[in-house]
Amino acid sequence: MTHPSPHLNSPAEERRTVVVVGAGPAGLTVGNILRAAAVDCVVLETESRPFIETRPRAGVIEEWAVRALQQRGLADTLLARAQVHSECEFRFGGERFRFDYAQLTNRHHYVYPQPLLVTDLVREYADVRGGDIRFGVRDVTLHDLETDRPAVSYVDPESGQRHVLRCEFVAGCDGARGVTRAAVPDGRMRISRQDYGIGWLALLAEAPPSSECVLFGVHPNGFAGHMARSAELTRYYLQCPPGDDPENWSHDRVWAELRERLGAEGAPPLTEGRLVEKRVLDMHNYVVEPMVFGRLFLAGDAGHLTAPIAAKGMNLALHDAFLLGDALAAHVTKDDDAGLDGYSHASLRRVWDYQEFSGFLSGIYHGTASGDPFLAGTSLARLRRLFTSPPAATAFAEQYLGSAAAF
Ligand code: RFL
Repeated sequence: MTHPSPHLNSPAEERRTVVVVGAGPAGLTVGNILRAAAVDCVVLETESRPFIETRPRAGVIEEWAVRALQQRGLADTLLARAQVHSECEFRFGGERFRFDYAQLTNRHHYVYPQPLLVTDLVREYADVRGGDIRFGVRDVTLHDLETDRPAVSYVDPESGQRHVLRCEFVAGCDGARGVTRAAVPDGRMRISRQDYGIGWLALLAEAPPSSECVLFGVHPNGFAGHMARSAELTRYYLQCPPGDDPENWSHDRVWAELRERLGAEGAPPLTEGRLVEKRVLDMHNYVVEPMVFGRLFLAGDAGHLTAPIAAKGMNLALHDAFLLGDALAAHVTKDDDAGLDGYSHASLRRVWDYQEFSGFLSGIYHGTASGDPFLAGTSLARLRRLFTSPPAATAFAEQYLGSAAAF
């Protein structure tokens, strides 16, 4: 809930136009757009800079998002270093099926690990554009959100003192477990939730990729995925029971299951390596509507979570950040409120489009292992259709690349 204003006009109170809570892809992109427009802002982050620059997560960035970063001067390093992917491979029934989405759509994916993107965005914001960013802040609290002078307060990690930042707008970019969404009183936003009842064991292997493209294994034992992250690092996923203990998955069990689920005739063997990350993610989604409460604007995972089934979360976070950053800059520099007024609606259009695709893909990935032979039959039919019907393949490719949703 939102708290009443602490120490009104106290000496420790600073003034800023925008306070951005959270330095993930969403918050840092908003911050960079505001700096470029000379809008006075500050970014607050609970973790340290080294921590956020090494936290492993996403890797797939859609082409429209890269172009939008590029237009804002935020993609130079990415464009020099990212891999360009134009196809993926489905493996099922012991066979391999290549899906050339670039040929169908003329568009492709970029693979660039999220920690590298975050590193680029922090450097640009703090070191190049001279932005104010405060790491390690504690007990971030929002105040007076329904007034035109809201505030954000936090405890300084070194002095232990509470600081108050009085502002005009708060950008809530603090991810799925942040505090900004929780500051909204009950009943003022609707939160729609969906739980797939499925877990994924998310793995990072110190091993070069075993294929030049993303692999999806659709197998009666459960889904398996392979995604290159760099020349030395590969992300793998294994479907598992929700809430499973990662300790149930020994090195040998992981590699045996990956070999089984990704096995197919003529497939080269997987290159094994040490597992440097092993955690269970429960596949669930939520969407907050509207994404605005008073002077608080939610962006990224703070406003909507998409299970990583379709690799959409970071792309949605960037989409929000472009909309919100541009809208705040237009309000401050041109007194133009159209972007802020339409922000929630414009964000949610893409959010719902991606949620729908994620659910469709979940059916394909998880149906054969559901234990329900009817579901197994229809999900394999859905998968085969991609390789027998060019219109179905094109429609799928557009959603896979995010090019079907209006931007
Ligand atoms: P983030 O990245 O979580 O950043 C939020 C930041 O806020 C900080 N924070 C706070 N700061 C101040 N005060 C507080 N009270 C705070 N509480 C938290 C946090 O420390 C953090 O630095 O949210 P953002 O910016 O909305 O970005 C969202 C993306 O990170 C997320 O959607 C993706 O990682 C999802 N995702 C993927 N998305 C893709 O588009 N493509 C992919 O290939 C992909 N793969 C993945 C993924 C997510 C995964 N996990 C771990 C859930 C793979 C995995 C395994």
